[in-house]
Amino acid sequence: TQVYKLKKENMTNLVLFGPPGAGKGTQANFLKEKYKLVHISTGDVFRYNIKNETELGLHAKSFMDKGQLVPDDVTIKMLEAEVDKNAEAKGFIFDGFPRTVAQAEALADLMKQKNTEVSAMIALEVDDEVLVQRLLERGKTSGRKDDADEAIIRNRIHIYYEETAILKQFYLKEDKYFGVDGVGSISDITERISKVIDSL
Ligand code: B4P
Repeated sequence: TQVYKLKKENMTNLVLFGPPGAGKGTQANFLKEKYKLVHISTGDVFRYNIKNETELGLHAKSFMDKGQLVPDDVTIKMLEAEVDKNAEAKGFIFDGFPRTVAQAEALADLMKQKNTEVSAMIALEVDDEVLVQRLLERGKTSGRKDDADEAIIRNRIHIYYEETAILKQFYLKEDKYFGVDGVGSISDITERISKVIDSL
């Protein structure tokens, strides 16, 4: 059918998933080069807006500094704008999005509008205590308020289990969930993820 022909079957759209500090941003930076995908990190876009003191940044900062999620309506609108900026992309790595069911539904709708879909969710699995140590370590130099304080880090992990972890079921139902051990050297983890991507 016409619709079938229009579908961008060669697009690869990855959701990089996992708790705070699991290494989503770290891995996305390698994967975007290797697979020539456009990397969209909602955390990075928020931090860029905070640095430039935009209206969006000022709004997001009040949530991020406390380790809370930025409200869905704001985050979804921003994500859509980032996707629209990259109309020619051969695929995307969504890093840190979706984090709620509403965001996952919005992403499915957006991909459908673009005649494509999410190819896979790749979930980095890391124990909570390792996460806390990694983020405290980064907090020593990153200047990120949400990494500076153990209580805030634990709040972020708590919110992950309350609101985000459920998304595993969302993608499992569609046969798109791939768990990857997120402990080990950064290059070993890139290899593990690459095996999943190459099998898609
Ligand atoms: P994010 O910016 O998404 O960041 P993150 O949770 O810190 O995680 P990431 O997993 O990317 O960690 P990284 O690779 O850097 O979110 C920050 C905030 O933004 C959220 O709390 C929220 O407020 C807001 N936000 C973002 N998206 C949102 C959304 N969709 N909805 C609502 N709010 C949203 O790795 C962490 C550290 O570990 C680094 O120091 C790294 O060097 C180290 N590391 C990585 N891999 C390692 C390895 N293999 N071994 C040892 N250390 C490793």
